[in-house]
Amino acid sequence: MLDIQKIRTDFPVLSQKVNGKPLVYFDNGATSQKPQVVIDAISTYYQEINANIHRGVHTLSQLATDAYEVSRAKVKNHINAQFLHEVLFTSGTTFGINLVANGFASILKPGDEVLVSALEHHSNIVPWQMLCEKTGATLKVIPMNENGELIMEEYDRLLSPKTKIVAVNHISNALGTINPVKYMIDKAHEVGAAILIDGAQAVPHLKPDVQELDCDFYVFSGHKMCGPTGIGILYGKEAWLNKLPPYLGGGEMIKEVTFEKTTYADLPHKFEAGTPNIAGGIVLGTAIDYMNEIGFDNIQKQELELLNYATKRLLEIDGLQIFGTSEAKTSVISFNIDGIHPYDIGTIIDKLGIAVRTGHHCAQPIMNFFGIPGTIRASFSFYNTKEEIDLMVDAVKKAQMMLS
Ligand code: 7TS
Repeated sequence: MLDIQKIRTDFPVLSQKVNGKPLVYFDNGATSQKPQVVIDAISTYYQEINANIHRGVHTLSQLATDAYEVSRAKVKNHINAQFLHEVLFTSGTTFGINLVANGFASILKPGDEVLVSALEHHSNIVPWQMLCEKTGATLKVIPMNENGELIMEEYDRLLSPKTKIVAVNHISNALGTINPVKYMIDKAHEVGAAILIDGAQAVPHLKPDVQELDCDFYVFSGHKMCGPTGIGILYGKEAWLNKLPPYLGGGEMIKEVTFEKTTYADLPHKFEAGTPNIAGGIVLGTAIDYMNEIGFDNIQKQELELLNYATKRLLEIDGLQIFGTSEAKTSVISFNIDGIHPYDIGTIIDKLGIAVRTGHHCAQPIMNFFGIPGTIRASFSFYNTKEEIDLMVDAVKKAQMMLS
């Protein structure tokens, strides 16, 4: 079993008081907190080897380049990509999805179809809508049921030779549903469609194996898995990355430039124009090392216990309804209380030191499905405790009394 109290000392922010109360941080779905090793690695980079990468012959530039490429290799091993050049650094999930959607503009024709799911974050909806507007392709939506699960019979029915790409999240940010992505990937391939998996909410909880999944693209952000903001990964199969055009033009993504014609660099540089977030790239490797030291089996065990305990405790509250009741679920609980706006609960419990997210969670179609303006979302990480859940339950009860 993990020694949670010891792990908590790795995270300086967790020992803070907020509004005079000990911080209870349950907004891990938005971004995770950072362990001291990650915070230190950012300083060390700037103190010791700060230089631009892939361009200088001087020692610092080489050290920075080496550290950046070592980190790429860590990511490759972590997600089990076949080739190093299939791992692209991006600024985050949103950027990765936009890069792929933009690339498909050169492939799609009017009459083609793009499939997204009813469970998507806006960043896995809007880029595909923009793509469809540009190309005349049609956006289709895989529906969900009342438990917040995608309906696989409907997915099977929607897939056809017209489907060119499917975009679905591995885990829903608003409800916590774990989607049957392996099934969905295999089915997409049966009709010749590509498939992108939005792993933003999965990577804090599990270690994706992109070769076993056989997905064409897998995107995620570093900041939800103990890493810094402004860094993320787009994994793409070599054949697809060779087929897609570059997203940004500029320095470092070229082989040769003349005013008549430019030829592009090989992967991964073709998609990495400009000076990247060098510190972020290096420190993402530190964050991945940290999480692997804790161990994803341990993380899952701890988070499942928190999920079960919080579900049981919250359901003690009269008039409380949980949205997202799939059997396959990660440590996210979205809930509302009869007759009370989620924002009001969030504001009161913040005064008691409890950080949750309230609102539509950038997933308005999910809120529309349930006919609600939003929810209160508590999202737990391995460093959270049952005692913190008790504090939240007490705070929610207090807010309910004040508001009804
Ligand atoms: N996809 C999913 C499933 C997400 O949960 C998020 C962020 C994104 C994409 C976008 O990631 P970004 O790093 O590019 O911004 N989700 C949330 C959330 O649930 N609360 O705040 C951000």
